[in-house]
Amino acid sequence: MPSSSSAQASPDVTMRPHSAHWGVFSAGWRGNELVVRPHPGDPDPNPLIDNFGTALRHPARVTTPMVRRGWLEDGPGADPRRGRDAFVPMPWEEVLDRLAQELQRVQQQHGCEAIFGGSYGWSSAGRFHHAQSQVHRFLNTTLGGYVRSVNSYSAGASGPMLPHVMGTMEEVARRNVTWEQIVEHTDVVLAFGGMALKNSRVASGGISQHIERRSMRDAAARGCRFVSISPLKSDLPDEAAFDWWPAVPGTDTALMLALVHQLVSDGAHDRAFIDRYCDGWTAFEAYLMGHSDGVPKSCAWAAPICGLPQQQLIDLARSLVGKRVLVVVAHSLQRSEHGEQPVWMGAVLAAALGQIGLPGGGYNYALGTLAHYGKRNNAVPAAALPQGDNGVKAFIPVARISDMLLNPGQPFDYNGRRHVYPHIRLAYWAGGNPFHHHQDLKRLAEAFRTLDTFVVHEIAWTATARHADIVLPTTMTLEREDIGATPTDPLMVAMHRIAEPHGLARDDYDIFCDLARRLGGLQAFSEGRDTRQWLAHLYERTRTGLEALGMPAPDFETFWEHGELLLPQRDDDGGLLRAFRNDPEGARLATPSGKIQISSPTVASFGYADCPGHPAWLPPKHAPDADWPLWLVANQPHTKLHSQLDFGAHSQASKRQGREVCTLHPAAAVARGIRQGDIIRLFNEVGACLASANLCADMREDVVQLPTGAWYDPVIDAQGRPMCAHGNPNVLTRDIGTSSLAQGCAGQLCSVQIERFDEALPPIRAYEPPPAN
Ligand SMILES: Nc1nc2c(c(=O)[nH]1)N[C@H]1C(S)=C(S)[C@@H](COP(=O)(O)OP(=O)(O)OC[C@H]3O[C@@H](n4cnc5c(=O)[nH]c(N)nc54)[C@H](O)[C@@H]3O)O[C@H]1N2
Ligand SMILES: Nc1nc2c(c(=O)[nH]1)N[C@H]1C(S)=C(S)[C@@H](COP(=O)(O)OP(=O)(O)OC[C@H]3O[C@@H](n4cnc5c(=O)[nH]c(N)nc54)[C@H](O)[C@@H]3O)O[C@H]1N2
Ligand SMILES: [Mo]
Repeated sequence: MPSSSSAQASPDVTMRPHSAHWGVFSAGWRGNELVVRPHPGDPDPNPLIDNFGTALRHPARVTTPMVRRGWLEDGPGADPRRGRDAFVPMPWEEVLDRLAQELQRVQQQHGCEAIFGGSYGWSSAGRFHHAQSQVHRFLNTTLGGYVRSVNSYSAGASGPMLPHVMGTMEEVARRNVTWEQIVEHTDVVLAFGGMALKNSRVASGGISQHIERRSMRDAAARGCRFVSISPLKSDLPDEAAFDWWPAVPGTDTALMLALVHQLVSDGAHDRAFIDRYCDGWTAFEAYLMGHSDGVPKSCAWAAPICGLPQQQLIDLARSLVGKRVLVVVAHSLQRSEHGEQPVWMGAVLAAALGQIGLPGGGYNYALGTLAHYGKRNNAVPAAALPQGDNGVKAFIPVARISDMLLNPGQPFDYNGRRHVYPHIRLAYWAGGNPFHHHQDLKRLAEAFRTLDTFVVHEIAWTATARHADIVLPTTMTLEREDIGATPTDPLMVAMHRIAEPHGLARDDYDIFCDLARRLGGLQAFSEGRDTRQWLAHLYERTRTGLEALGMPAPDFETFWEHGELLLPQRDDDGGLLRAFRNDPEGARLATPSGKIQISSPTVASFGYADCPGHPAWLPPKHAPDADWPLWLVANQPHTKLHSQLDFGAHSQASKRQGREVCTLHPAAAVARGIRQGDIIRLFNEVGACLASANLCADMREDVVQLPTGAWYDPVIDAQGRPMCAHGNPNVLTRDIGTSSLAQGCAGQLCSVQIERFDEALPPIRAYEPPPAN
């Protein structure tokens, strides 16, 4: 098996450019060894590139098309064997014939409304082979459409919420305060959920320079004070020299309310800003001060909710007055029950401080959670595969997948309207891993068992592939040519092929071409282009953009040979909110009042008890109790992107006894007879999993942390109970929407109990291909 090394490549190794969501790099072969080297311009390269070498030819790769035995023998239909069945290898021609027939059957008998093509997932960085775009384009151009999903697991609550308050997620997160401004101007960064470097290492489409560590160091050196409100100290790097506020998870809205209450009580809130730039303050203030419900949201009120001393909250509020304060709310806060509230309340806190729209001040939702944010935007468009027109109107909020499959024809609420779940017969997934991203995996498996047919394109035998009926092996990024690009990174990368396809794997594009031909839609899908021609065609948008700016615009061949192209960036510092501050009439916000909605008559008119007309403290229904006394933080992993290349060397090196590592406070461990390195069982009424215990004093005592990303490995324990032997926290998380407004994913937090696991350790089977015969 090839191994990898990111050490300096020797001159005899031919290095070729490539890109991943976790960084731009070059790669080449020294004999059988894959050599991977980060881009020389990257000041803080991402170790995730070390997952590549051992992954390329790993036994977990899918090598040949496979069809589930039960589907082959009994035909399409609901089947409890899904996920436990054997697979039968099948030649490409035959499997594509059968799949084309099945797509046609479903379309003719049930219509495109019976096909779910949401296919949520990050897939790979190349913009042409972006699997989700490929599957959408295929279903649109050859069948006429599919049931889609809206929003993301990243920003399920904030995506629909922010436009009610100030602007789109893209405007408020991506085109707002830059790291440059923070280094120069910011006095205080109030980071709810921290700004972990493990997270900003990643950007979909690629990232050429990891500048976050350096920016925090430089800002702190100038005197900027970083405050991290988070259950884990590790959510900010030492370079930020930060104050750590370990608030109880899920209580940020109460904390922010208390800060604003203190400002108002002191008469220190910025009335001039509120009058000029905001709408709906009065209704909110009545709630804040307790006039409307008899409960003043004071620091005394919030202290026991947040688990922080009252005086510290008062002091924090007072320390912000007159300062250039930047309020940051991490994606994680809204990935939980009532996740809309901290997103809205963060904007209200920033408004009360009057700093919105000033350089380095105000509100930048999600800054620091991904490398996309805090950057300038490119002045020319980047490659993106057009997806065609979808003839189907039906959709779901992305995290309602199990609800949809289990409740066809049933109503659901979303953003002020009532919709109906369609009856799905066939689901098509390429480039995502629902058995990574979704909650309550036992329920998800049941949901997929209702389908007639489940089709998955995968590079490896993920649990999603195991639950499919038809599994088509696709190339991984290193095995094909592409263009790496994202609107917030100036480097566009010619991603050269580094390795030959593994086994019989084919590009998603080539698979869809062959299916489209069988369905009579090849021309519409491919427009007669092969991959190289598509890359040249997509590159043209960028080239003409450069030309229009009067800049050097190399032709495709020159770009390809050179391997990269530095794009110009726009000088629109501060984005929408800066423009609004400078000219509130001329640059009105796209809200009903044209101003920041401190309260929203529109949201109030929806009548949702779980998302009222102004930000409010709504206690979670699923907080820790006597049975499940600990908060579980199920956050992003630091050794991989989601579940991708979990079998790679860097990810594997972090496992203990093959299990994912769960971090807990020594006090919680001692109380349960747990020592460093013990295998523990985490459990609640949803499910159970194993993990290896890692003791750490820099966290709350009532919190345990188990990152997402370990591949689901279901087993039955000695008592006959199901569990995941490997440590996938989504066997424990609840499959509930954030609220009726956004219906976002609430997977970040849940409540659990833990105990030492003394039974014989079940082996890890997650990376072994399923039985084939
Ligand atoms: N409990 C809990 N759950 C969470 C979260 C959380 O905080 N807590 N976070 C959520 C968030 S923010 C997100 S974004 C999601 C992420 O969820 P996903 O985006 O679904 O996770 P990935 O592991 O990136 O899945 C991508 C899949 O695409 C495959 N792939 C890669 N390249 C290709 C290709 O070229 N072709 C094909 N066909 N396949 C390819 C990979 O092998 C992988 O299986 O998880 C969510 N789930
Ligand atoms: N290495 C790596 N980086 C990634 C990803 C990855 O998989 N791997 N995924 C990327 C993606 S798709 C996304 S969307 C972003 C996600 O960005 P986030 O969702 O912000 O990332 P998380 O790591 O899930 O959470 C950040 C921290 O928030 C804290 N936290 C959890 N709940 C609460 C709470 O209620 N209150 C407060 N104050 N803090 C809380 C936790 O301690 C956690 O470590 O990360 C991106 N970056
Ligand atoms: Mo995400």
